Amino acid sequence: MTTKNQELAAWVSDVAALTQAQEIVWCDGSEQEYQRIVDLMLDDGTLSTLNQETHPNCYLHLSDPQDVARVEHLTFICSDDKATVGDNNNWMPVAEAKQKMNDLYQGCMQGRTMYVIPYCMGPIDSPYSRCGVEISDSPYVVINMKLMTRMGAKALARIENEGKFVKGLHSTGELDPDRRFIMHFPDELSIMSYGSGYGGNALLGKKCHALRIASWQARQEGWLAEHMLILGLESPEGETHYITAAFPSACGKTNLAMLIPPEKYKDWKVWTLGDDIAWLHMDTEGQMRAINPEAGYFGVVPGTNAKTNRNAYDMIQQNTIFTNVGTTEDNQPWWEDKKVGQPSVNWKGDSYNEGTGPAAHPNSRFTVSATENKAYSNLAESAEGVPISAIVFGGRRRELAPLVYQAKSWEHGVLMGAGVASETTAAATGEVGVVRRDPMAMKPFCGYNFADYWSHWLSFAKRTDKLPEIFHVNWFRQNDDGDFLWPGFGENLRVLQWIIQRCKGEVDAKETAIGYLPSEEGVDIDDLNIDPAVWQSLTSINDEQWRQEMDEFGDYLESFGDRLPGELKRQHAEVRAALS
Ligand code: SAT
Ligand code: MN
Repeated sequence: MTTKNQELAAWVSDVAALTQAQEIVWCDGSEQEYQRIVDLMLDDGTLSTLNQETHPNCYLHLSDPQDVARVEHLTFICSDDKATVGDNNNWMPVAEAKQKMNDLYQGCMQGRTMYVIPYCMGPIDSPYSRCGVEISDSPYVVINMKLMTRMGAKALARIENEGKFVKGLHSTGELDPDRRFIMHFPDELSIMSYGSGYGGNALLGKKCHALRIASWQARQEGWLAEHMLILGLESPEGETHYITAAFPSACGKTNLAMLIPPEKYKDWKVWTLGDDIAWLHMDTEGQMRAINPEAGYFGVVPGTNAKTNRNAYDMIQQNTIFTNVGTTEDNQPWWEDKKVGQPSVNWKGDSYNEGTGPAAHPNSRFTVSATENKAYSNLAESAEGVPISAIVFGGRRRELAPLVYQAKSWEHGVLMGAGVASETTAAATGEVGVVRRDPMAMKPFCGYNFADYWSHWLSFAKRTDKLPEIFHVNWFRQNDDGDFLWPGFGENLRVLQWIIQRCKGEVDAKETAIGYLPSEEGVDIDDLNIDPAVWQSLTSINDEQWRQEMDEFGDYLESFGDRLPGELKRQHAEVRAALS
C-alpha cells in the first residue's frame, strides 16, 4: 500500500530517511493485520496471552516500569508566540523543539519496522471528524490504535479526499525518561513524541490530537474539543437526554458513562457515547451537538468489578489488551478491587508479594473496542452527533464542593468550569492526592492559553439561545475518617435525573451564592439510608470555606493578567460578593 496524497508520501519517505527504518508497513486496519501484529508481539515477548478459556483474545502488555503514565512535565506546546500558548502549558520555540526531536529521531528506527497508521477521529462519514496519520515504530501502538480509532484503509481514503491530516511521529526510542518528549506544533498540525510507549504519550490520536491540537483548531473554527464523556439518559417513557461531563483523568468518567441504574430505577437506561473526549459543535439550528472522536476505551483497570461497573467488567472479559495488570495462577488478569481471584504475578512480571506494592499498577489500563460495551449507544456512530442538554463539570474533592449544583447562566457556568480543582491521580506521573486547579479538567490538555480558551467558551452565549445548562458535581466528599459521604456509582443516576429535571424546569432548587442546589426533596434518596446531617452537608455550602476558595481562585484567575476575559472577572466578583 502507498498513497495518492503527495504530502503524505513525501512525509513518510522523509521520516524513513531520518529514522533509517528497516521496513515501512502501511496499516490497513484489518482483523488479519491485528492478528498478525499480535502474533509478532507474542513471538518477541512484548505481549503475552492471558487465559484464553476465560478471556478469549485477551493479551497482556507490561511496560517499562518507568513508563506507566502521562508525563506532563515533558509535554510541550511549540508555537512562536509564547503568550498564545499560555502559562498553563510548557512552551518551547518551534525551531528549538524541532532540532531537539530531529536529533533524537536520527537513526532511531534502525532495525525496526516503521508503521504508517492512518486514522479518523470521529465517525468516518461525519463532517465533524478529523483525520491524522501516526508513524510509529511500536506494534503496541498499532494494535491500540486499531481498537481506539477508525484506523486503516477507510481513514486513508478520507485523507486522500480531503487532503488535510494531522501528522504524528512517534518512536519509543530507548524508553529513557531523560530522552523523552511529547511536542505539539499546532500551527502546522503536527505532533512529535519520543521515548515513551505509554497510552497518552504514544497513542497520538487521543490526548495529543483529539484534545491539544483539536482544541487549538476548534478555537479557530468555532467549536470545542473537551475532556468529556458523553452519555444518553433514557427515562422509562423512552425520552433520552444527552449529557457531557468533564472530570480529570481517573476520576470516574468511564464508570459514569456506563452507569447501571440501581434496582429502584431499573426502567431507566444509560447509553454510552464516549468515556473521555467530546467534540462539541453548534448545528445550523443553534443546538450544541457532540461526537466522540474515539472508537474504543483506554480505561483504568483497578477498581473495576461487577458492582462498580458491570458493563466495563463484562466488556473486558474478551478481545481486550491489558497493560500493567497482575495475573492469577491460572493466568487470568488480576487487579486491586477485582473482588475475585488472587494475584500470583505482579505488573512487573515478578511473583506477587503483599509487601511489595499492588499487583496491578494504579494506572493499569484496558484497551477495548467500544462495540464490546453492551450500553454502546446506537447514535454513537451518527455523523451529526447527539444534542446536548447538560454539561457537567466535576473533580475529586474531599471537602468544599457540594454533591451537585447548577450554574445561573452560561457565563456563570464557564466560571464554574474554570474553577474546577481536583486531587491528582496516578494517570500522570507526580504526587497523588494533592489538590490542583484543573479548569474544565483540561489542565493537561488545553493546547493554548486558558484565558483565550475561556473567552472562546464565553463566545457561545452570543451565538445561540439554546445552550445546554451547566452543572458541577462532586462524588468524592469524605468525612474526617476518610469515608465517602455519597455512595456514588449507580446511585449517581439520581443526580443525573435531578440535572435533567432542572433542564426541563420540572423541579425547584435553592438559590445560593455559588448556584442552584437541590431543595429538601429535590433528589430522590429516600431508600438510601443517608444520615440527614450527611445529606445536609452534601447539599449546602460552608460560606467561610467558599470565601477562601473564591479568593484563591480569584488569585489564580488574576495570574492570567490582561488576557483574562472581563466577563469572567465579573462572574467571579458576583459570586464572591454574594458570599460576604
Ligand atoms: O494516558 S491517557 O491520556 O491515555 C489516559 C488519561 O490520562 O486520561
Ligand atoms: Mn482522559
